[in-house]
Amino acid sequence: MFQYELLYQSKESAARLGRFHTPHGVIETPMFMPVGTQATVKTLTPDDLLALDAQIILANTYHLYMRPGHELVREGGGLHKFMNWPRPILTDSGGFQVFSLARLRDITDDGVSFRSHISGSKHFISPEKAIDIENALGADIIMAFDVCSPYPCEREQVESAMRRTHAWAKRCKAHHKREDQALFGIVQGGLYPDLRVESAKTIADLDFPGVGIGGLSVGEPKELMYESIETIMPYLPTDRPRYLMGVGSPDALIEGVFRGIDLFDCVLPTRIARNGTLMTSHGRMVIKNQRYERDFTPVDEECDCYLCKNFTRAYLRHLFKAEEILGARLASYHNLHFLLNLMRQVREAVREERLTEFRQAFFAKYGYLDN
Ligand code: PRF
Ligand code: ZN
Repeated sequence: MFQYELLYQSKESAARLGRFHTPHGVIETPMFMPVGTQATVKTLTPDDLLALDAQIILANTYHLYMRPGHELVREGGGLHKFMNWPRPILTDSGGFQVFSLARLRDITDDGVSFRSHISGSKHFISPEKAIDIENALGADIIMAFDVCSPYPCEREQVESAMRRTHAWAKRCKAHHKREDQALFGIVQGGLYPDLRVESAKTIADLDFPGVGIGGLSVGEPKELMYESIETIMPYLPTDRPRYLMGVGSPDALIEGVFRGIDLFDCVLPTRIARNGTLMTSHGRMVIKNQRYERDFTPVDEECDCYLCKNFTRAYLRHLFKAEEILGARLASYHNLHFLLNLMRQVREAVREERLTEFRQAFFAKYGYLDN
């Protein structure tokens, strides 16, 4: 049911082209997944996302468990029906969100106790509970409950988080019952190469239909993230998708694909859109800048999205200055178009064995520094 078809393995890099089959359709890889934390990609309708040709979106177990509750979503027919999204969905397990958002109480081998970031109420999530919640939500791809260590972090702490992640991955696998959902394991191990390798081997041995790479893009220099990906790649199965979690800057997408990554997700395009930052072929544009006051040209002359075909920089700047919500919507639409289109170009470049050339041309124009 969850077959990954490897269509092409590049000779000039570790990049590859594939198709991942799910009950709600096929995902062409490499692919970027827009984030809909609370069962909505902020400001956009499912029709918008279909027009952008988003092939899969992500939702968060932690947020939906807190509000409206996984049982309510189940009652509403599952996430697809509840949010009216017909294509594949992936839910993150809540591991990462509990550590980054909730007021943490206690982590034990059993699970995590914490207080809600909304109401302050007390909760406990174990690997089994996380799977129960993800089973109720009903996404096509669900993630194991893991422990993501921060950066920087002492080796002992990274190692114990990794051991717990491995023990929990086994428990998640044993508890997961729905055959119409693919459970992906998650590799941890921080920036310690031997721990990363051990984690990659352990997760690969558990034979999940896909592998998440967690614990990266948590504040470390990008070069270290790239090295870490290179370190583990030889230990990951070639016949399963590899998902680099929480990474979505244009430069990191290209560098990730180059190193063999198939899936990415990140709030970055939609989050920066809401504060008026646009991703363009020439790098980031902060639309509120004075220089765009009388600029009656499109945001990106190379972009054929709804924003760029119909509106000017001056108008979009006006919307942001006036705090009109259409600004956030148009900017979100454009940024997702930019990333999804970038990935289309990347796939084509891989297919034609010219990713190295594409990467060079992209950076020459976009700039080498991005955050
Ligand atoms: N684990 C999970 N989700 C994540 C991460 C992780 O390590 C990251 C780290 N970049 C983003 N999202 N479960
Ligand atoms: Zn555009």
